[in-house]
Amino acid sequence: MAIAGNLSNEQAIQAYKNAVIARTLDIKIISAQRQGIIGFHVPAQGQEMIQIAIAMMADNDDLIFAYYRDLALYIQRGVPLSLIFDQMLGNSNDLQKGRQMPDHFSFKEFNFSSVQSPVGSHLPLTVGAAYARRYTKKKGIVITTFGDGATSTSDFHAALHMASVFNLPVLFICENNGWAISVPTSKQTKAEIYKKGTAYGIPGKRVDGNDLIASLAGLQEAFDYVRAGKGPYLVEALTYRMGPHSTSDDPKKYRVDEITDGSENDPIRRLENLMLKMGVIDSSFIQSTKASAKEEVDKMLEERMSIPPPESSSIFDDVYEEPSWIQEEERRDSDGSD
Ligand SMILES: Cc1ncc(C[n+]2csc(CCOP(=O)(O)OP(=O)(O)O)c2C)c(N)n1
Ligand SMILES: [Mg+2]
Repeated sequence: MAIAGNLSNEQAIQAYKNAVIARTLDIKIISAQRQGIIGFHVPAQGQEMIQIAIAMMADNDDLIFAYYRDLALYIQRGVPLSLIFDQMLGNSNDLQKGRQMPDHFSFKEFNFSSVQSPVGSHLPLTVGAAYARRYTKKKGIVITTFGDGATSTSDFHAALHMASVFNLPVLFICENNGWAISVPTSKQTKAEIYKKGTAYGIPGKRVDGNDLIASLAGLQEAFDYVRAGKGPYLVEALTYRMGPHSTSDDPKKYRVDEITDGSENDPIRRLENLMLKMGVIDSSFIQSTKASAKEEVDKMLEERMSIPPPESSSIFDDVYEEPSWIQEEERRDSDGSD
């Protein structure tokens, strides 16, 4: 049975479960941040559907340069909750050895490059990676996500220009959540974002990023185009940032939330309502999915909190392939030995 197009009931159910896990995880991280357990968080609430659609469309060979607000993308692509928590906590199991800010993930095994903090700075890197892929004849395209604010940076324009000139396999996906911290999209750009590629010869498309089916349908054309070797493509997914920009922000100072957790226009609720209407799920399924997501997330944080922080001497690892004598000396000094 299919929900719509090529989307089977099983795929829709899996997508729904992952969206619920992402939302539950997000809420848990905010609460942990308020308790001083995690230092910082950039919530992804409200943007889950487009992120899940991207992960569903991407192949394992595709390299993804995600941005800092893509929790559901990681989950749908199979990154375990344990690794996500390890990074958020910066414990000794963290792949980055506790050196990065929370949310600045780097999951090489899942073909994710590392998240950059300066807005838009990963976009030229994405283009470079696509160039390298073609040069080394590696399989897969390169996909990148970014916010509406990022489309007003010079890096965005440099990246689009170079990707187009070299006809590179890059799929640019803007998650237009309506805000760049406290600045609404209408105030920070005069152009329609999906048209910003026109000057560079890049086709663009706008999709409803809060609707899984519409996101998948819109992305299909973009993926087909890039995979066919026709060059880059720009997708603008209209979505909404539910809640604050980050745990350091208070949106009550500048706006009233238009979509709230569990309201009728919440993207998760929209998928839920569609599946209920089609008889794919029932209310007890919804209850049990939410309860088991909460249990899983709660248990996982508890477990990962018991992992000790990295050894302080690990700060000297990975700096050079062969440590220099200065580093060796510093390592000895830091140990208190000589
Ligand atoms: C180059 C740069 N300028 C400013 C900032 C501060 N900053 C962090 S996120 C952000 C807003 C970005 O908005 P958008 O691209 O729409 O992404 P969103 O956070 O809404 O998902 C700003 C201005 C930064 N990190 N980097
Ligand atoms: Mg934004």
